Amino acid sequence: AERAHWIAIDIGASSGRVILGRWDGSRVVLEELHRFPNGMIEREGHLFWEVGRLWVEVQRGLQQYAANEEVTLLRSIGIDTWAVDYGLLDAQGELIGDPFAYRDPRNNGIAEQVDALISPTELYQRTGLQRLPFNTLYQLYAERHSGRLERATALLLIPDLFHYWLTGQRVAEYTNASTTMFLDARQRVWATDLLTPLGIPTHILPPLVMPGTRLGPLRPELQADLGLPASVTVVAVGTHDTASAVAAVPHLDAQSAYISSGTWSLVGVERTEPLINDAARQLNVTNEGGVYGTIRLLKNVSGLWLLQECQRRWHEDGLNLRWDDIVAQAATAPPRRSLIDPDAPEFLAVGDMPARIRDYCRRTGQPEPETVGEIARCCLDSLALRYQQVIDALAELTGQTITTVRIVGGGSQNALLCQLTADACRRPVVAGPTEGTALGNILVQAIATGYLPNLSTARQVAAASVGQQRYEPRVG
Ligand code: LFR
Repeated sequence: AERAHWIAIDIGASSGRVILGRWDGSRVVLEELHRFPNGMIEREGHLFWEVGRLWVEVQRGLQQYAANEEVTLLRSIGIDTWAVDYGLLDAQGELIGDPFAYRDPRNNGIAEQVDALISPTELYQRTGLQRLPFNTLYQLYAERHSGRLERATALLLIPDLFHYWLTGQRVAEYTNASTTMFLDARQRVWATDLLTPLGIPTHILPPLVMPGTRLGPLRPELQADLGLPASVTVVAVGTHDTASAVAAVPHLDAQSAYISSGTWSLVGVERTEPLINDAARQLNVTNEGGVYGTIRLLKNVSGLWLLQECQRRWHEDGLNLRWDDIVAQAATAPPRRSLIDPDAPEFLAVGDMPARIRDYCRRTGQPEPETVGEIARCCLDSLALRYQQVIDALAELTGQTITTVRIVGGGSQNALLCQLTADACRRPVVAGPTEGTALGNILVQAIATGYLPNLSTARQVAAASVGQQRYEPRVG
C-alpha cells in the first residue's frame, strides 16, 4: 500500500499542536511533533490572542518535521482552531493588532444592543446559530467605532489567517464561517444583509470555500525556508476545531450523541439539514456547518474551562497543582454535594473561579465547596448533569432515540468525568480518541488528496486507528 503523511495544526484555547498522521494503507497513526501553550493575554483591560507567537510555533513544528522525516511523503497540511475570532488585514496585508479573544469584556451587553436593530428571531431563522455573547457578529458590532474596521481590507477567522500566512490566499472556510452569525444556514452563503443595518462593512468578507478544498502550495519563500517539497498543498479542512473533532468520531450514527470535550464541551448530534424552529430557538441550540454537508446540532456547555481557570487561580495563590492531582482529589470528594449551572454567565469570564463557584453555591443555598477536591468535584458533577440535560433535550427536539454518548478530545481521557457522564446520562459512554480534532483534520486531508473516498470510510479508518474506552452507567 502507498504510504503518505499529512500534518494537522490544531490550536485550542489552552494549547497548540503540530501532529503528523502516517498512513500505512489502512490506518492513520498520529504522532505529536510539537506542542506549545496558548492562552489569552491581557492588555489594558482587554484579552487578546498572540497569533504572531502561535505562527512562530507552527513554523517551528513544520521545521522539525522537515528535519527529521521523509518529507517526500508529505501530501498536505491543514489547520483548525477555535471559532468566532478574527484578524483584520490592512491595505498592505498586515494584521491590524492582535485578534481579540472571545472572552473579552467588550462583548458585554452587545447582543442586547443588536436586538434593537435586528430581531433575535430573524437572526436565528437565517443563521440557525445559538446566541452566544461572542458570536462574530456581536464582536464586530462591539468594535464598529474602533477605527479598525474602516482600515480593514479583509476579515480572516483565525485558521484563515494562518491559511493566508501559509499560502497567500484569502478565503473563509465554511465550517468556521458558520459560527459568525452572518452565514445563511440553509443557503450556505454570507448573509451580508444582516451586517449592513449594523454598519459593518461587508467588502472585507473573503470568498467562502468548502472543507476539503485544496488551497494550493505554500508561499515559495516559506516552502524553501521550512525545507518542505514544492508539491505540498494546504488543504482547508474543517477549520473549526469542533467540525474536525466530530469528523473523527468513530461509529457516529443517528443514535449517538457526541461530546467534543476540551476547554468547551460541545454536546450534540449530527444531522444532514439545519433544524431551525421555535423549539430549537428556545433551547438555544446551534446549527453549525460540518464537513461534507453535515450539520452539527449542538449546544456549547462550559467545559474544562471551569477547572482550567480554577487551576490558574490556585497557581496564582501559590498552589501548584497538576491536572491529574486535581482530578484525583475530585474522585475522593463527596459526590453531588453542591451543583452549579456551568453555563451561568459569571463563569464565562476570566477571573477568580473558585470564589465564583463558592458564591454561586452560597446564593443557591448549597454547601460551599472549600477544598480543591470539593471544588473540582462540583465542576465535574455539574458538567455531567448538564450533559444529561442537553442530550435529553436534543433527543426530544429531534425525535431521535439516543443510546450512546461518544466523547472525543482531551476530556475523553478524564475517566472520572466519563464515568460521571455515563451515570448522569444513563447511557454508555464510549471515549476516545483524545486527539480527535487532529485526526478529523487529517482525515479530511486524506479525502482531499485522494486517499479516502468519503466521510463514512474516514470514520471507519478512525475506528480502526484509535483505542477507545467504554463506561457503563452505574445505576443508583
Ligand atoms: C471549541 C470552540 C467552540 C466555540 C468556541 C469559541 O474549541 O471552537 O466550538 O464555540 O471554541 O470559539
